Amino acid sequence: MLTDDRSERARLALGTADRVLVLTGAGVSHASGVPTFRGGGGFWREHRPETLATAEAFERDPRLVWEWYGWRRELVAQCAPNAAHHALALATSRAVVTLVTQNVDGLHDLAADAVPARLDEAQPQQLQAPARPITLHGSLFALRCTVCDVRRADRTPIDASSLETLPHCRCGALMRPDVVWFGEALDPVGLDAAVTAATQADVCLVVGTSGVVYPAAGVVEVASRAGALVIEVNPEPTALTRLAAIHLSGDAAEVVPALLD
Ligand code: BV8
Ligand code: ZN
Repeated sequence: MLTDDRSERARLALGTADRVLVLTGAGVSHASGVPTFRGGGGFWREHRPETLATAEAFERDPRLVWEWYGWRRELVAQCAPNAAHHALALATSRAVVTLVTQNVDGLHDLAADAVPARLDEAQPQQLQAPARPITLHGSLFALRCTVCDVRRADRTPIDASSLETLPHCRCGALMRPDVVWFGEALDPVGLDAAVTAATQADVCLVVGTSGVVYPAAGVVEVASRAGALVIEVNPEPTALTRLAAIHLSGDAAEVVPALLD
């Protein structure tokens, strides 16, 4: 459970910071019903990332890879942002908070879309539109052509029963999930923006990530080296706990709103 002085120190640091960098991982969506990757019952329990989240796997068996993504899209489409997503979206509309996520579930975007409706009239003057989260690994609900540069948002069910029924581009080529697979480079624009925010942050809040995937986890190392106070919210210790001045053990959906309200 949270000890008061640690959560008080974290609240104070977040409340007085000029610039905050937030990095989230699958754990922030756990309370929304989205399985994590490496935890119990996680997405990758029965599959190994190398067998599915790689361009080679897609090349070898696009039907299998689309079957997995189709199942994930269907599951995630039933999930709603939780209190942590909403508290973070509100924070990005109130202060200089840069939200960077490794997640491809789109729940931070849904929470950003909901900010205006969630606030009573008394506060509009303090708000700017919530900054869109930097999504380092793309989105489950976007497709991109394997040949030309067509990309599109898409939430339709995937029919992986045959190669022909898989999503195709108007150019005739197969479409793939618009996510970053292992061995693929991240979009340099998003990564640069995240690293720049990390070099300028007074506080770096790390929520719900095991900290094993790079270069995303490296953003926390950049912030720490630049002198940011690192606060980690996770029920378990992680590969990033070594950098955390304050580790708050608990569910993001409970701890994060208490830190930011
Ligand atoms: C790159 C999108 C270079 C897809 C993802 C060998 C070959 C090639 C590359 C490598 C290699 N070895 C290492 C690498 C680098 C590799 C990497 O980091 N591998 C790791 C596994 C060692 N990285 C890459 O390949 C990256 N690209 O390096 O390219 C390059 C450069 C130039 C040109 C060409 C190439 C690409 C990495 C991106 C991979 N794509 N996702 C998809 O999702 O389908 S990564 C995937 O893992 C997800 O995005 C996920 O977000 C991310 C990280 O996982 P977490 O979010 O941390 O989730 P996890 O389950 O691990 O942890 C959940 C945490 O939540 C736990 O700590 C748990 O305790 C906590 N939790 C649980 N409940 C709660 C909670 N916390 C709070 N509240 C709760 N209630
Ligand atoms: Zn095309």
